Amino acid sequence: MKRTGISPLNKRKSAAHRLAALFFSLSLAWAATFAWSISDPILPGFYPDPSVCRVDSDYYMVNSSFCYYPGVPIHHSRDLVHWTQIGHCLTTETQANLKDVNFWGGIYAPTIRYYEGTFYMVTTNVSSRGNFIVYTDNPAGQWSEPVWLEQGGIDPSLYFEDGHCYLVSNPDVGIWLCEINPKTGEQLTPSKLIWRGTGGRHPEAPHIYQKDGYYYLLIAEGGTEYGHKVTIARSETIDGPYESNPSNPILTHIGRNAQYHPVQGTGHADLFQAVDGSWWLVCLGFRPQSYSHHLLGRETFLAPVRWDEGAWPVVNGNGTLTDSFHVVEPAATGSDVSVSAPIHTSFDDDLGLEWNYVSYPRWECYSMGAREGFLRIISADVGIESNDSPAMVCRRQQHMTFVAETGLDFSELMEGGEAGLAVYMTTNYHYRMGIVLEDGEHKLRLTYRLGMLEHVMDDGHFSRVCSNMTSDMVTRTSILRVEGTADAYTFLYSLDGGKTYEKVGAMDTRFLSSETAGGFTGVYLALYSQCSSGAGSIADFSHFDYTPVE
Ligand code: 6LW
Repeated sequence: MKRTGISPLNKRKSAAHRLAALFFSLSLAWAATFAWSISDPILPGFYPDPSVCRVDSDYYMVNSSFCYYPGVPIHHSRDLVHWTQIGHCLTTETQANLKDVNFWGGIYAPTIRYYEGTFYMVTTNVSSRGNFIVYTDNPAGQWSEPVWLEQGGIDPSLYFEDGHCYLVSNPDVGIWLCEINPKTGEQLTPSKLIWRGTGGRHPEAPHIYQKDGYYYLLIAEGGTEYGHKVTIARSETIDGPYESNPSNPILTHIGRNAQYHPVQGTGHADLFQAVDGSWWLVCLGFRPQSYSHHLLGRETFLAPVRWDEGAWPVVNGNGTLTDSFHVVEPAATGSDVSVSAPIHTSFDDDLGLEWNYVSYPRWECYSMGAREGFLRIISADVGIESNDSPAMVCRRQQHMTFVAETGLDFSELMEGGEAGLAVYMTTNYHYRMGIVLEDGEHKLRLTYRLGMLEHVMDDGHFSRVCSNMTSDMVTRTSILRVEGTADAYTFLYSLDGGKTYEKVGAMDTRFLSSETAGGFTGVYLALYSQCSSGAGSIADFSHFDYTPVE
C-alpha cells in the first residue's frame, strides 16, 4: 500500500490510517481507565538528540552516534512506549568516515523526515565534510550514499512542502534557512538568518512544522548542560519574520520547580503528531547519578504536548518532564520488548544491532565463525587507548544498576596479549579487567585509566590458580564480571563457571562521568583484545550477559 505523507498539511488519510487512529484513541481511553503509564527515559543510555517521524501508525526515531560505528541508530515503535532498533542509517565507510574521530567528534544530531515515499536523514559529520543527507525507502535497510550540503553549522533539519525541501541549521549564530534539492544537495536559495532565539547561548537544534496557518520554528538554547531549554517562534511565511512565543521556554529544567528533578539538561527536542492527532515531544536529558555526575550519556525522553488550534504548544502542562504519564496501552500492540529485560548474547549469530565499534572497524579483528559459539577478537596493532579502530566491541550501559558478565577463553593469547571486559567512557577514561600473558604467566589485571593517571592491580590468586592448571588443559576459561551501581563499578571473576566469584576491586563511577571524562557520549561495556607485541593475539568470548537491576 502506498504510504501517505507525514506533513500535518496532508489531509489524505488511508483506511488503514483511520483504523490506526481509532485504535490509538481507544487505547488512550483504555489507558486512562486503567491508569497505564510509561516511565521515562524511553531510550535509556547514550541516545542523545532524538528526532522522530511518523508514517501512518509507525514511528521512527534516530539519535546521534559521534565516533561510534555503525552511525545513527534507528528505532521503530507503534505505541511510543516500546522502541525496537531496526538498523542504522550509516553502515559504510563512505557514509560514516570516522577515522581518528574522538568523543566530541563524528556524527552529530540527526533529523528524520518522510516525504512522498522516501525517508530522509540529515546530519553532520563534524570531523569530515559537514552536513549531509542519506535517504531510503526502507528505513531498516540500506541508506543512500551521502548527499553533501553547502549550508554549514550543526543540527540540520529538513522541512518538505509542495515539492520544496527547506534546510535549517546554524552556520553562524542563529538559525539559517535555505531551499535545497535533497537528492543532489544543490542549494537553491541563499542562506537566510530567520531567528536568533531568545538570547540563550548556542541556538541550535532547529525544526520547522506547519500548523493552523503558521510555520513554527522549534530550537534549543542554553547549551547541552544544566541551562538547556527548548524555545519556539512562529511566522506566517517560512522565511520569517519569526515572532517568539511569549511563554518561552516551552521546556526546561533550569528553574526552581525542577531543581531536584532526577532528569536535568532537558533540551534538543522534536515535535510530532500521533496517529490520533495528539502531539508529543522527544528530547534529551541526563540523569545525574553520583553527586553532580552523569555516566549514561544524554538519554531520550518523551512528553505529551497540548497544542490547541492557533495556540502555542505547551509541553506536559508546565514545561518540565514527569517520570511517567499515560500513553497507548502496550500489550495490545503485541510488543514485549522491555528496556529493563536482561539481555543474553550467546555469539551463535551475528552481533545484534546494539553492538558498536569505535571508528570504522577493522573487520579482520573479528570472527564469529572461527570457533562455533564464540566471538573471536584478534588484537590490532593499536590498543583500546587508541580511537583508530581498536579491536573492541561494545554496547551501552543503559541502567545505573546492572550486572554484566562475559566468558573468556584466554588460551590463545600471545605473549604481551590482554583481553577482557571494560567499562569504557573514552580511550583514556575507562576501567578494564583483562587477562594478560606476561613472561609466560597468565595474570588477571585490573587497570584504572583516568586521563594521565593509570593504576594497575594484578591478582595473585588468579595467577596461582592458573599456574596450577595442568598443561593438558587446553581451554582456560574465566568469567569476568562487573557490577555497576550509582556510585561504584565492582570487578569480579570466576574460574569455576560462575559458582564462586573473587572480587578484584571497585572504583568510583564519577571518574568516568561526562563531567570528568568529557565527550558527548556515555559509558559502554566493552569486550577487547590488545597486545603489546602487535596484532594477532586471540581472545574467544563465549557470551555476554547484561542484566539491569531494579
Ligand atoms: C548537538 C547539539 C547538542 O549537535 O549537542 O544538546 C550537540 N544538543 O544540538 C551534540 O549532541
